[in-house]
Amino acid sequence: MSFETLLIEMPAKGVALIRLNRPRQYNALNSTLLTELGTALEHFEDDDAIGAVIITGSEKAFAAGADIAEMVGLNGQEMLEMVEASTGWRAISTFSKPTVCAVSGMALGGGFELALQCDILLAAKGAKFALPEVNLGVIPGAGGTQRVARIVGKSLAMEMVMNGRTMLAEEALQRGIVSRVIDPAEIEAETIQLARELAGRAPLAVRAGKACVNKAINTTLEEGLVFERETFIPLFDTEDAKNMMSAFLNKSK
Ligand code: CO8
Repeated sequence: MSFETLLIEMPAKGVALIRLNRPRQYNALNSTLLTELGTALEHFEDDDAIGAVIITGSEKAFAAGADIAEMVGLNGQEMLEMVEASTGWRAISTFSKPTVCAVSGMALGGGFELALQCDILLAAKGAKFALPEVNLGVIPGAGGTQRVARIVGKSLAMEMVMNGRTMLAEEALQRGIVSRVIDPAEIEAETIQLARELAGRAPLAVRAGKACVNKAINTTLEEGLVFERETFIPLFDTEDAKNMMSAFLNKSK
């Protein structure tokens, strides 16, 4: 696969790495990039050899948000049409395999919103997260207001959405936005190692776990517990469960 705005790498068995690649625009997300991201994710969804996907940018920027040059002058209807044609947003929200996002430098606006749609976020020391859309007279439109409020709570979410407040990597760790802050020199290797571990695990169990955690964020405890039970039971009919439990008891791999 070759793209204009993405670089695709296969850094380990079962792992695909998607690198946002518009260096002159700090990886601003234009419609070409978002459509190519959709194509890449649809491909990896269908590729049985791929068990985990990494999304990352450059050392300087994960992504500086939606491409302002593309949005300037659009009316609401035109913006809606552009969003609906950008298959990347839909593809990341429905992707069933684990995604790990490694953020170095800036993750702003739509760039932060893309990172928030990945399953596990890792930040390099010095990474910056913000939703600065208010400075352009708009608000986040790819889930930022909803996801940030659910993770960090009302007061800080309000500061970020209404006042464009920046959060540094260490604070993002404290607040649960990211699960690790890593030395910039190590982040790539550590991300690949994590994705390699995920890709090596029982794929149906990994996907079931992902679906359940996502459900937890979006529903009541009562409904979530029903969903978990419905997702848990069928795993006992998988070969992985039978083989892996027997292997544990036999002390074999
Ligand atoms: N869009 C387009 N171009 C950009 C963007 C962007 N978001 N960010 C940076 N660039 C371009 C600049 O125009 C500049 O281009 P050129 O060299 O041709 O003049 C180049 O990148 C370098 O930028 P700067 O000269 O400004 O570099 P600095 O180091 O001084 O600053 C910053 C870097 C801090 C990243 C600064 O460029 C900046 O503030 N960028 C805008 C950040 C922003 O406001 N992001 C939010 C965008 S709106 C959004 O994301 C809405 C999402 C809605 C998604 C809805 C989908 C469903």
